[in-house]
Amino acid sequence: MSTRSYVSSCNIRSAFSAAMSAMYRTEVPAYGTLMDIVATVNAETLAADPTLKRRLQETDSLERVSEERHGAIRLGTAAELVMMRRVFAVMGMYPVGYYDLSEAGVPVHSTAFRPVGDAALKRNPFRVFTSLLRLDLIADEELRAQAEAILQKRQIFTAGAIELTEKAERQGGLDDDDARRFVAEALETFRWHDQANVDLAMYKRLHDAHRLIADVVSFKGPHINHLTPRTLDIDQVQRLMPEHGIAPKAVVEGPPSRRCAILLRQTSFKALEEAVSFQDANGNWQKGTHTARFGEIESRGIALTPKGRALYDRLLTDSRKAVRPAADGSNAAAYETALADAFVPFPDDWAEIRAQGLGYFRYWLTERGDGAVASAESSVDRLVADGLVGFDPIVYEDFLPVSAAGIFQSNLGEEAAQEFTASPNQQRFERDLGTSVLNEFDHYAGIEAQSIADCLARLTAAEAAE
Ligand code: OOG
Ligand code: NI
Repeated sequence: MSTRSYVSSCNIRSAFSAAMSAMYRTEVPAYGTLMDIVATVNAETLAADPTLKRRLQETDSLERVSEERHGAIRLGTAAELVMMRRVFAVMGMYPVGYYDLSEAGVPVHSTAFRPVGDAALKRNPFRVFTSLLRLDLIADEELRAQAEAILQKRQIFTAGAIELTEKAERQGGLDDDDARRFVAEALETFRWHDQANVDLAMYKRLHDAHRLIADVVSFKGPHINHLTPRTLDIDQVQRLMPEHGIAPKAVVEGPPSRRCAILLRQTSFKALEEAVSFQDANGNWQKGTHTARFGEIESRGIALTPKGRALYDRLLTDSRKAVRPAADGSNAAAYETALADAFVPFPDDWAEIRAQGLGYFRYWLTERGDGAVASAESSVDRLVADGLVGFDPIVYEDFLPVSAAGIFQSNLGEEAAQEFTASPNQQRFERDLGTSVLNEFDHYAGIEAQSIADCLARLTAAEAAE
């Protein structure tokens, strides 16, 4: 009898991300164009920077450099969120971080389902930014009740996806055949539906309450609303988009362009107006349009400590006090200058970022440290000063609420800007999710601490062996 072997969750995630990419390219041709620009710019950047190319080769990530890093969906109910969590768990994706977007005028709160830990991230870092609609922020009580009733009736998962998720949970994994079926079934949840779930009048009412409410409530499923490959030169792709007939959002979100990249920079092309139809009470279909789907690119830098993040948040706020980026791009250049000026106080040197405790680093034994001896009490600063250990920035794997709000807003249009009272409610979100989210700072601190412990273990093992 042969022992059953299960496909690793990393492989299922990779297959899923590839299937999603293929589906989205067919559904949204402009996304295919964006992918082509990204591939070209990445190839040019690598040709001009052999050191970067070597580093990517060494870390085994060269081949996958232009692949998708994340996507996003918006869910309607707690039950959908719970099932989504179980589906993502089969792919080795777990909820990390809590993002409150009510503050930015978007009635959702969110988490990111992502692989956790070095090995899984390296294998395939694909994540899904997942938002839950907050009907509690809608003032019109009647509309709220109607929206709830509509959402209660839909089933966004196929019977096959549910059955295979339960099977994976029961037996601790899926074999080859099941994994293939699981990917195909799970993909269905993310597909676009051009026939709405509601009639045109209801769509309009939902849309008037907030465009995002219409996007979540009016359809059979939470269509993937964007995918995001990694680019090695985000400013260049932003410049090139118009030449290829794609309208980029006004500015790149996040920190300015720097030598030492921090956190996350991202930009997108604006969501497209797509044909959809609505069925009236007599069963006749009426033509209409809906605007939701777009394409995005990202480029990541070092994960910041709470101290570094507080500095980042303060400088970003300063820059936006100086110039608030307009949606039409009319002050984009002024915003870029204000952003660069505001960030002058943030050191642009790895050693300085480390010395000031602003970022998380992974430590490793240098050639000199290899076989050297140190006391178990040695501080990491001492080991660095003695040249026994070196350090590399740990990449930020999460999202930024201000940036996410900017991405949402660029697709909602100015008329949708709306005031909600900021009301973060992580407890409520976690209750709906059925578990708590992982704190991203704790996670990075843990990776850093482990790397220091590994260095010390080797330095003191050498002592013990003497
Ligand atoms: C998600 C926007 C957030 C990001 O990259 O910050 C996001 C959405 O529009 O649903 O994906
Ligand atoms: Ni995104």
